[in-house]
Amino acid sequence: MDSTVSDATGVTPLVAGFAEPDEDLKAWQRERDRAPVATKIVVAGGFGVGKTTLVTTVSEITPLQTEALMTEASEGTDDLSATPGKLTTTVAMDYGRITLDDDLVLYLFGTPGQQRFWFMWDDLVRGAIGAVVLADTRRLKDCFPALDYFESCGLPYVVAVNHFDDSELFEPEDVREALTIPPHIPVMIMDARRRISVIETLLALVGHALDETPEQSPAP
Ligand SMILES: Nc1nc2c(ncn2[C@@H]2O[C@H](COP(=O)(O)OP(=O)(O)OP(=O)(O)O)[C@@H](O)[C@H]2O)c(=O)[nH]1
Ligand SMILES: [Mg+2]
Repeated sequence: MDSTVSDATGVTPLVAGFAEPDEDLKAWQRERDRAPVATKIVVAGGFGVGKTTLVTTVSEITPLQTEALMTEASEGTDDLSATPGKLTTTVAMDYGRITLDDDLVLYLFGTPGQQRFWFMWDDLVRGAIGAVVLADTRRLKDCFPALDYFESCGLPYVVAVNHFDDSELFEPEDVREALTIPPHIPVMIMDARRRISVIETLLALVGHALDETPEQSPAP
């Protein structure tokens, strides 16, 4: 794999909204008396499952990407059999933003999939309200490390099967059983290339995270 990250595409400043033309501004950016609810969401899963695709599909700003070209050096380490067209891999993170319902702002952080970059997860999940664990039914075991990670740190998560056209279509309950996902955790079948499908997944996560978060009683 190439060691440089400098060939990232579409890099924008991390300050959301900084470089956006006026007509792209959201209501919460134009009106100073609006305080948006800002949340951080992590998109995790195995190598090549579609994390960067998901963030890119829904981001309303040019997503920050840290893609590096894959070379022969990663042969034998990275299994490209399910995604033969894949030329790059994420070496740090993906970052995007989507505004839902006018003032619920989700900041999306995609993790790198390759095992050698997992040390970054602890930093990436800090402050997140929850995570989407992407799975590919042809390589279900690849999502186990992400499931274990979020189970052990207690971060709410949903399981989203990114359905690839050439793979068999399973029911969510079959996937739940195969992965032994507890009944209260949403499992959905989606397509990381379809905006509406990604939004449904994100809404399921926000709802689940709200259910899992103990209500705070107002200060006396
Ligand atoms: N057919 C199909 N292809 C997809 C889908 N999602 C992603 N792809 C393709 O699968 C490949 C992997 O996508 P990425 O989004 O780079 O995967 P990733 O999880 O970010 O990969 P890493 O960061 O390297 O772990 C790319 O070639 C995508 O075009 C999908 O839903 N259906
Ligand atoms: Mg990626």
